[in-house]
Amino acid sequence: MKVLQHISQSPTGLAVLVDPDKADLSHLERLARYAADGHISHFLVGGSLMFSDALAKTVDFLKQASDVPVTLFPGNPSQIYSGADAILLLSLISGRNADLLIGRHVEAAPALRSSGLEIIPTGYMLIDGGTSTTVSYISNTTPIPAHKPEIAAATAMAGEMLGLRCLYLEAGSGARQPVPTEILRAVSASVKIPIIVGGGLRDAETAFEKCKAGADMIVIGTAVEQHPQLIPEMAAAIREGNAVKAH
Ligand code: 1GP
Repeated sequence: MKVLQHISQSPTGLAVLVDPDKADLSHLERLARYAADGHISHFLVGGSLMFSDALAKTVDFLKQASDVPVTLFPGNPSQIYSGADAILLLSLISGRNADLLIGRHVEAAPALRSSGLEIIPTGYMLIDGGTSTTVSYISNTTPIPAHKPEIAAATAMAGEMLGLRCLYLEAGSGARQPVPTEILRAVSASVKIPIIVGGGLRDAETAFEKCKAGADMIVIGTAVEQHPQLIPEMAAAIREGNAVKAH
């Protein structure tokens, strides 16, 4: 099954974001075991900044050691590797930086076309997470204010109308506050395309809440680098959220 189809047709899943610069072999092995036990439904691989050439090695390891899809979450156009299953082609629709709306895409298009990767056109929306984040700094854009669900909803609608196939609501890696539930509810009520939520998620209760509020995929990165045992806890909370939604 294609990755986008998997995200949109399956119950809410848990995606683990792997930064190749930070993941050593023992961490990757542990992640593969959690995936084999059914706690992880996707891997996202990438980072805003990448200082090493570990992208291909990380993707290859995860592909070999687990059955779950591996999707690139690129911080820049150099992060294209055909060994993955798919790539999020991110348009930063919460910002007004033309380069991140179309410029980088033009540069990357020939390599993307020849990569054979499944391309997932994704509306990337930064939501204020209470602290300045790498992605906000690097992208030179202002996030959508956390108390403005109507702006988030209108942005999401515009993205869907422009033909984007998926949305990523991002509070930023290590954000103090995750994407507010009110924002997620407003976006979920406004669009039909799947919604990925990430940034600052670090406990099972919050994962449960975001699942119920309309997230189709919940992403954890930083918290898992420090406390991998959170994976089964958050996966269980998401399963519970799915059960509540099914009734
Ligand atoms: C960042 O949404 C991801 O792009 C994950 O964020 O590292 O805070 O889990 P965290």
